[in-house]
Amino acid sequence: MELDKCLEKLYAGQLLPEPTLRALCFKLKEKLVKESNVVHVSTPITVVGDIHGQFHDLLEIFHIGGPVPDTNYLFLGDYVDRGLYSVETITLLIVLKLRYPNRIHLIRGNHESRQITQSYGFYTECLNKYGGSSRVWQYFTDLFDYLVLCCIIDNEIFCVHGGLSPNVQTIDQIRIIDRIREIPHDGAMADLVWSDPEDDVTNREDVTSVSSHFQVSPRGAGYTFGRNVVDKFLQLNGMSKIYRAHQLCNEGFQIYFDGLVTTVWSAPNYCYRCGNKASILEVYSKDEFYFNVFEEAPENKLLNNSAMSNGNFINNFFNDGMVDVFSDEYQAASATSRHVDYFL
Ligand SMILES: [Mn+2]
Repeated sequence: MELDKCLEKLYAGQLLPEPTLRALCFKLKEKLVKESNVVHVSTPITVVGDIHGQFHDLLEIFHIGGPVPDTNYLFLGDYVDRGLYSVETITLLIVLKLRYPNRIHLIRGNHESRQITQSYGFYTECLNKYGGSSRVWQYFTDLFDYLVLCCIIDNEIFCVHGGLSPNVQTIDQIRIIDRIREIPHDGAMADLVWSDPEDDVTNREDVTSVSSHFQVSPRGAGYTFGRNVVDKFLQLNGMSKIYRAHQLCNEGFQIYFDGLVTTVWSAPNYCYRCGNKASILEVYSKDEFYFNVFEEAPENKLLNNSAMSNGNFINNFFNDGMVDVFSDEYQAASATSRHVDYFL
């Protein structure tokens, strides 16, 4: 099927046939295998945070930020899980990447993983939308292994899904990671997609504050890192700041350490119930940028009403990121909840 024909269907909210999806995933793998772990991109570019299957909000992003290929986009990962339209979301992004490879860049998030998608909705959604077979989920998750880990804008802004790692001092160390695999539980690759900055404002009187350094993350994977870690990384690598996603922000974005780290969050009213705003970050240069803040698409409200009246499935699938997903308790609980049939 022609890519433009696929795009037409996808923008209309239709699913593509399984053989087409298989071919698209295969084709994109062939392209991504040639990419470095760290891809260089240039301004102007619009940075997008977590989407989590909120397809109508993705369409809203293209509405307010400009369509591809008129606007260049850098997506920071977490395309799937939690929302009801992960399949439509990731399919559209795959086809856009194939059709306009230099206009859109897709970084891997911690949800672009076999293990995580089996617990947070994407696996079940693939089964429900493709006749009970897990083949489509396998095509997608095999493709996820090829997504790049980081991008650098204009040689000075480091972009990643989660954050820094005690195992990564230089960007060259990221370049030599063998990335084409499932996201491991620990190590540099896991930390890049799982870690979070931690503001040490409350500990300012204590110069040796622990939050200035790497700490074990309450998420059960990755680390939290403070300002000292960021200062060192930026200086050593000649970077001026870090853009990342991965954490819900009520206002759609959050600025840490006087602007050295910025979180961009692009899923408004997360899980159709958090009431938060979302943003996309339009970057013109290191010092010129604009947070384009938006609220949920009207379709989500309709969805919310009908979904809530049908068994309150959202509560089953809403789980804040601060939970140890690798714990035995979590694995046992998710093994039962993943069979909940939440499509109506
Ligand atoms: Mn994430």
